[in-house]
Amino acid sequence: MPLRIGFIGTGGMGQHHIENIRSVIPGAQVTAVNDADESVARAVAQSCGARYIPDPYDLIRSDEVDAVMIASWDPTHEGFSVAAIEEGKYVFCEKPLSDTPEGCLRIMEAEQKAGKRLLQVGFMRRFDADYRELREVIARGDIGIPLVVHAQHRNLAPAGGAKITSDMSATNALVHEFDITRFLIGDDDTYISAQLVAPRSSRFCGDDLIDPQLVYLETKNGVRVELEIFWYCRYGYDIRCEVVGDLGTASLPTPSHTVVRRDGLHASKIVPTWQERFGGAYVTELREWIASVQEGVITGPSAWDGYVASAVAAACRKSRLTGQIVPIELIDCPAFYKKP
Ligand code: ISE
Repeated sequence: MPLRIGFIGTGGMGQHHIENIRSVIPGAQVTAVNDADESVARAVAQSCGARYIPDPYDLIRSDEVDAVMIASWDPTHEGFSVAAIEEGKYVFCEKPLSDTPEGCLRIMEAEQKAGKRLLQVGFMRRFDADYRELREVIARGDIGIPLVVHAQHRNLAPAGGAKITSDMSATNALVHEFDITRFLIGDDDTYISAQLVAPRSSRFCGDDLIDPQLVYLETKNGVRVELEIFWYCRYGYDIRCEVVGDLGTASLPTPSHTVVRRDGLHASKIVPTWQERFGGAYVTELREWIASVQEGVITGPSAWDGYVASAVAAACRKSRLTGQIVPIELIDCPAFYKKP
């Protein structure tokens, strides 16, 4: 029997997941959809043969829904996740799990009360083949002990012309770096401080956004992490990462494309969107999630991982407002979330 998925949020990301479920992921079907924009939700429902349910909480309670996927507006993630968990349903929530660490803690509380892991966060980079290989290289000890991580996260421009605030650089985009860095250097190594530094802003980002931003993190084990987020880089979607160890360095490869030499240039394409760059990761992420729901054992990124990322984002905000290096004080990881 296929897993029946109810979908909340049928914008760009939601549609991408729904299309993957429809076309390349066996074992699941979208049975119900909801979105704040009724006309978009109705059109998506019709295209995938699902029912449009006007109230998201009715969708969560529906008998036609075994598991809930959330890809709605970031500030709504907490409420929908808690409601799905309280209904005893498996839930896949896009990042960020919540805009605030307090919101993540409330989700963790609900999940612990439910007695077993029900939630997975959409940190899809953990399913990307290049990041997985980079992690293996580090875990094997090929570059020795990790000392420094350098990473850049550049968007051509915000997707669909979305309005971006300076806080979203950390809460919406850099959360990926906060999470994937732990995946690379060891999930047990959490962060102890954050500093956000704003250089002069691009002429193209508007007056309300500081862009780019630089973030410096320090981990419990003394690793230094140096990050750049740039929403309006204007040349492509460019994600880079290099880990420096005491024996050598390891870098994420640049996706390869045909090289053209012409008119004194040596050029190849840079992908424009994250859907293209991480297309394979989104498919693997859903395949593995659906298999784990069917087995009843969720192993993907947890609410704890979502909490760590949100706590770092909150410290970045404070650092931006105060100009200080901000200590990050996390709660102790509950045994419930410790990885075996
Ligand atoms: C977007 O929401 C994503 O999740 C993308 O992976 C990220 O690169 C982009 O910056 C975010 O806005």
